[in-house]
Amino acid sequence: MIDLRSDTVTLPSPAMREAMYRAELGDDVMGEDPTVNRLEALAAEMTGKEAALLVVSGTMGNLVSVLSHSRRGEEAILGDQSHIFHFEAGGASALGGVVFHPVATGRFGELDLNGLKNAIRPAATNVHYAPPGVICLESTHNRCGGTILPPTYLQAVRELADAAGIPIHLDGSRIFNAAVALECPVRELTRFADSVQFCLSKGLSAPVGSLVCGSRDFIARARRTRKMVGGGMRQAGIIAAAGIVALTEMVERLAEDHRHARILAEGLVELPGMHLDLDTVQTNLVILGPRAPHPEGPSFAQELARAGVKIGDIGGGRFRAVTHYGIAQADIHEAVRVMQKTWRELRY
Ligand code: TLP
Repeated sequence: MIDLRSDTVTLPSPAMREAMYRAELGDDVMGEDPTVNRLEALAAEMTGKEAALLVVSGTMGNLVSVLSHSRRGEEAILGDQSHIFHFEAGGASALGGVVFHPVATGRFGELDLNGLKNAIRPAATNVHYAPPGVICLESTHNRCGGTILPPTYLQAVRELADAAGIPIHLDGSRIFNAAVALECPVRELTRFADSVQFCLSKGLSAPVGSLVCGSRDFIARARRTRKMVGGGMRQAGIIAAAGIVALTEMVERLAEDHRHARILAEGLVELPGMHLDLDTVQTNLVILGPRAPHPEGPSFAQELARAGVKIGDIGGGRFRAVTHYGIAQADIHEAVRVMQKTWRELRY
């Protein structure tokens, strides 16, 4: 089976298992796990922030960040296609009373600057408004197909946020994919945000964990919020050990996943009736689907799974294939072959 549903299916590398076995441990809620402390210092250094905090998941990282930036009744201004808005069970609203204010998302995951400007409504100007608490960006962008927010765009949002005095949180679950694709240090992308959350458990292949990075003050608040949502872990060095390997050994290889995504996309784009926007294939995600809605019948993903290739069904007649550690170039060629055959059989 060639599993392209997500890069979250990646299994830890042998070096990670070895590091987990040997990890020096302590009680992290007491700040005494040396391996967690090492990972947090490394993450802070790489993202150019003062401090970092290990959390269980990307969802928890975003939740803790939004709650640490904003107060109950304030707005999180975010993309209408963002992961925080769509796929995180409304956590910041449900648990923290933060109001989601969605803004239209462009083709590459960018929020229209005018839309963003209009969404920032200082409470002082009108009694009807919930005041802005935080702006959330996402790069690479999941629903847009792994697209990158370029530094020029991040800079423009930074200027807007500074003018309004609002912090920026970056959902950088796959920010290392962006950095590798742009061939720049990750800190060149994270420097525009007050906080960033990135995942160890996606393309970087660690089994569990995300890091929230930001100023010392912000991370102190985030640490308390993490405790509040039940995310304080004890001998978390077991997880952190794999995370250190992820950051030191697994970043550069993301370029291979990007090459594979390109091969996959180019092998499918010319199929009859195929809608696949090659310009959005910038990292390791490929979103595709039929140009015209398909009549009743089995979906492409269901048929493919029967033929030995798993991809994700992301709704609205669209599918997602994700390349990752553990998928070799030969698997990609095989996946293209099977996908072409299945597509033709389904007569899209
Ligand atoms: N995305 C997952 C699933 O939710 C669909 C995936 O397979 O892509 N931000 C972004 C941009 C994400 O893509 C994800 C996970 C998260 C946050 C949440 O991370 P986790 O799953 O660790 O809570």
